Amino acid sequence: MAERQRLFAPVGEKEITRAIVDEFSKEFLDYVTSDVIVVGGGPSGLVAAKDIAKKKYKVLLVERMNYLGGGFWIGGYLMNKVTVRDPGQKVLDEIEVPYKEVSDGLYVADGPYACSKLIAATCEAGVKVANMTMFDDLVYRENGRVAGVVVNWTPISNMPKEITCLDPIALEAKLVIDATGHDAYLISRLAKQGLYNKLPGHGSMWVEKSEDALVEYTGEVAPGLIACGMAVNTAFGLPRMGPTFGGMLLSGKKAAEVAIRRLQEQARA
Ligand code: 48F
Repeated sequence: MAERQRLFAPVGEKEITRAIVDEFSKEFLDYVTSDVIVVGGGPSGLVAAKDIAKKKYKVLLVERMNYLGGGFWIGGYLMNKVTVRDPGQKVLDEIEVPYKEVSDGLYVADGPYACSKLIAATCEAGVKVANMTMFDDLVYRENGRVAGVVVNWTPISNMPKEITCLDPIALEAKLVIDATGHDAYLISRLAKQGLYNKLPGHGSMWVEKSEDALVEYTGEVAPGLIACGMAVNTAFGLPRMGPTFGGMLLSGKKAAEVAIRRLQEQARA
């Protein structure tokens, strides 16, 4: 075969492997301790992580799947239009997602467009992501204060214990946010240890009650642990809201405000 001019730089396998290992290790080592760890990369967790990072805090987002976005790609019943009720569209404005007003106070956007813009805005704010990483447990300090999370690779967590028997590792943070959705994994862990009242689980659908209540109840559920998104509905027995996302977006914003206030208080103490 005749030698042709190369299009790509003359870089081989070993350089590519070194680049991946080197950059991953450096970042992972740096994020062994953060200001805030957000567990769950759905709409509420993404907004919370983005807003906290925009204030120059160090934020790690832990997500068990390979991809971020949670339920925000699809509106409902496998149809990829997402709705928000006023004032949820203000968050769409902020991340420059186009939408249509379909009736007074109800807006529709394309799920893939809205979700990918939110992910991009979160990364641009400086949030680092540990994907394929599964929450396993909490790290505690004196008086039951939450001071980090214990995690493992998602594939390992899903293998039978008799095969793996592989210990997880711990990541420390000044604050942790439970944005794991319907299952509220972090708060459930507290409840199992008797450090939180039994979880009532979320109630049935009632849009007009649930979104207001979700934003109102978003906040610190235990020292060092903030809840946002559907985890709040599960923790407080609030009704669900189904395929509309304004509550999730504004819950993420409120969680960020609470976190920033706590970080400022900690810095003053
Ligand atoms: O479920 P999810 O989108 O939570 P959300 O931000 O939003 C809820 C809405 O999507 C929808 C709704 C709309 O009205 O009710 O359900 O509250 O995203 C939760 C994310 O957390 C990840 C999960 O993969 C998803 O991306 N997650 C859940 N458990 C774990 C986890 C875990 N143990 N470790 C790491 N990530």
